[in-house]
Parts: sequence; C-alpha cells; structure tokens
Amino acid sequence: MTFFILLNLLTFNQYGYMTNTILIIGAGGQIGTELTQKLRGIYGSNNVIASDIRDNKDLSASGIFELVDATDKGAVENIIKKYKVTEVYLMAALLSAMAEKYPAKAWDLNMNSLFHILNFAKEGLIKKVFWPSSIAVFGPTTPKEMTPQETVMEPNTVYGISKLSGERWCDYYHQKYGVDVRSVRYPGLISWKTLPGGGTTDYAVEIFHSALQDGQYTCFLKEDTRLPMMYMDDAITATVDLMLADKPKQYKAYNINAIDFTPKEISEVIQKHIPDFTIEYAPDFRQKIADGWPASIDDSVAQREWGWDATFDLERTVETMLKNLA
Ligand code: AKB
Repeated sequence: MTFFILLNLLTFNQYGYMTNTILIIGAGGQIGTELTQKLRGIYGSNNVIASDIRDNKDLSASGIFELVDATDKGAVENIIKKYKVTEVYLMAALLSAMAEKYPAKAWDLNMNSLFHILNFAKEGLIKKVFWPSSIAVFGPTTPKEMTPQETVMEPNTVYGISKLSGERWCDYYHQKYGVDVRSVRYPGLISWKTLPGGGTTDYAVEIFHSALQDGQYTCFLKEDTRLPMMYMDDAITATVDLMLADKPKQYKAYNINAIDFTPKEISEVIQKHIPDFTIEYAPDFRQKIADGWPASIDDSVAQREWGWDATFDLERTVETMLKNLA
C-alpha cells in the first residue's frame, strides 16, 4: 500500500527526472489556501506553485507564488512551462451567489479556465488535473434526500450549469483523449483560515464570526433549509486521497458527504458554547438557490471506490471553529 502511495507521488517530467510539480490556480481562495499548505507538506514547498489573480503574502512567504488570471491561456501556459508543472489543481471559480449576479463572467471563468487546462493535458503538457465540482450540479428535480451519485440533474443556477457542463467536458476529454482528470462534488465547506466568497453555503462560516463578534447573526436562508456541509480538513483529505488513488478507468465527479444541518440546528450547537447567541432570519435571493440543492448526499460510490470517509461531525466542527476563531 505504502509503495503504491509513494509511486503515485512520483511522475517523470519531460527530461526523464522523477518529479511531481504542482500548480494550484486560485490558491488564495477558501479551499486553495489550505490545499496549498497540505500539498506543500507532502511534496515540499518548492514543488507546489501557488497562483491567484490577487497577491497573497502568506502563500508567497511559504513558497513560490505567481500572479495569474485563470482565463489567460498564455499566462497559465508560461507558468506551466517555467516550472515544468506535471499536475494542476484548478480551484478558481465564481461561486453560486456571485454567478447569479455576473452570469457571463461566471461562464467565462468557470468554463474557459477548464478548457485551457484540459487542452494542456490533452497536448501532454501536464499529466493530471484536479477540477472541483459541486452539489450545485443537482437541481430542483433531483431527489433531495440522500442524493445518489447518478440521478436526475437539471441545475437551475448559472454556477450549477457551469459545473455540470464542466463535468461533461472532463468526461469527454477522459474518454476521447485519455486525460487524467479527477473531481469531487464539494458540499458547503466550513473553515476558519480563509473566508468563503460568493457562495450560498457561506452562512455556515459567517455565523461563527458573527457569534463571536456580535453574539448575533442574521441568516440569509430560512431556519429549516437543510444543506450538505463539510469541515475543510475532510474536504482537503478527499481531494488529496482522490488524486493519490490509482488512475481511474472512468471519469467520475464523486459525491462526498460529511454532515447536513439547517441554520437553526447549527445555531443550537453554537448556543451550547455561547448561550447568549441569537439568530434571526432574513432570506434573500440565495434562498431560491438553496431550495434547488440536495438536503443530504449519498457518497457510497466514493466510499467503495477509493475509501472516502469523513471524520468531522457537527459538534466537532462547531468546537473547532469556535476554538480557532476565538
Ligand atoms: C456555493 O455555495 O456556491 C459553494 C458550493 C456548494 O459549491 N459553496
């Protein structure tokens, strides 16, 4: 087992050296920040190039950092060639709430950045790609409870449409050109290191900041809106484990599950730690997005095929968030 994991950490670059050089695009975002730290721990700081459209002091202090716009094909290609990159994690995206406000920009960023990377892989410039999908690929006609891996998929959001199209393109490049591209469908992610930006599940992070700062939170979703969520450590483990698994015969954007809760339920767990904490509800346009998403996810395929298993329940997530943010 250890032998195979070590083998997966190594690939041959164009000069025949055994090496694995990783480029993370969108490294300054909520997932990218922690993914960069994790991968630098595994592969060494000099082998993990962080890049983002915005400058990031922490990422440049801990290793190589490049400023890049993910839609700029030439600029991304230059970085890949400069560092002889073998693997790309494409984390740059406009999330669900922002995408509703800027549909054309969301389509441009979410789709064209993916095409560039898939084409680099098709041409043999890079060997492996991670591309994040989301529970947003599902829609109002999808079964809401324990949503299966394969089911009705009719997303009604700009973001969901871009993620489902992205999944289909990844599958196409895998089948037609043998591109090694891997994906998970992230649920809402909870972390204390970096704030999320522009998503519908962002309330599940904002609530902790407001609870500690103001003792009060006004939630933009109704109290009984149940959504699938995950603590960031689990999401990073899923990402890294999937990338270290054997080369898949088939492309699949895997459902991954950890916890699901409503705003009321998470507020009650926070109240166990901060008894005076209060919550109010003022649903806005994000309610409609959330209403079209699953309430819980069936991830049995990921469990079976590459041993996925989450470790953070709601109590542990709340405890970890409050301890670190305080
Ligand atoms: C969002 O809320 O848009 C994201 C997601 C579920 O992909 N967190």
